[in-house]
Amino acid sequence: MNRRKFIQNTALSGLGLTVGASALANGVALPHSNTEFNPDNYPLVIATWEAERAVATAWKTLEKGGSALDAIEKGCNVEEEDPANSSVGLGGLPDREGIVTLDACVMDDKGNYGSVVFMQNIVQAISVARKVMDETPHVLLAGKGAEEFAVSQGFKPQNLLTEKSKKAWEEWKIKSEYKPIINIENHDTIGMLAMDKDGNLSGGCTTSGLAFKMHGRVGDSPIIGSGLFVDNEVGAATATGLGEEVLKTVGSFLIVELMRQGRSPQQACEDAIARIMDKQKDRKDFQVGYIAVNKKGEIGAYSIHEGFSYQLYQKGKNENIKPGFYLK
Ligand code: SD4
Repeated sequence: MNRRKFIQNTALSGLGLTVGASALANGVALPHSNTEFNPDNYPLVIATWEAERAVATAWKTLEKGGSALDAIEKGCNVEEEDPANSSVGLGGLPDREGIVTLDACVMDDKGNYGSVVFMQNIVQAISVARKVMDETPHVLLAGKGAEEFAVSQGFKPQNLLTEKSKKAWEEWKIKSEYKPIINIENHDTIGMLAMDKDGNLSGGCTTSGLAFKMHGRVGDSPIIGSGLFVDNEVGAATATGLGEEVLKTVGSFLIVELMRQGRSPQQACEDAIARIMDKQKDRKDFQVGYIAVNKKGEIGAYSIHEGFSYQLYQKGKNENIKPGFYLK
């Protein structure tokens, strides 16, 4: 190492700064431990909760040699189109005015990102987010603009409120204190991470957000770094649970940066949950769960409460795994 590079590295570490491999203009890279490939571990796909059909669908694309991004989109569409999933797409529980509003994003191996927030009447929010990424000079479209863009791209508008979700909303109105539900049961948002046969990573996250939220509320799921972050040099992470707490700690970005510094995906998820709980010492009434994967194809997951699980498809195995949790 020449003297200039040595001084630069020493100065950075003296400041406690860690910089990614591509962040330094002159090509000096601080080492991080997660760049080794391990082809035995991929392709793979993981997703929050019990998304068995979604990961099996994503796997079909990966198995045929398809891209991680295509796998993510197809897998997430399964949950969006399923009226039985009350946290995503069609049949998602509405806000407190009885209106279903969707948030979704995708991020690919080149660091591209696309997102829709507070979008109504279009089932495949993840596909619209991908179109934002691929077809516009922007990264995030909201509300009416997102819906109009979707229609211009050929998506068909339809009512997302099913009879079942309408009934749930009507029952909630009668017995609730008219505030959004932030308890630990409100789940099934799908955050999905995939690694293709070449070891390239992509991710997606799609949700109808918290049931009975305030009209206009947007959570973590469609926000880069919070509900999802992918850095193809290091790894990827995604979140589920109370979005406000994930947003305040920029959880998915935090996990990827911790992996960049050498933490395993498991340690990084545990640290990100601890970061939330350090600031919320007196609260036990909400859930957050993270899943993460690094470049070696190693997986981690952790949540605040028991009950969180993730679905894994790797080497033909499709299984649901219950990770550890913070509040014992
Ligand atoms: C949100 N994180 O809108 C989402 C909700 C969620 O399973 O994950 N539900 O805050």
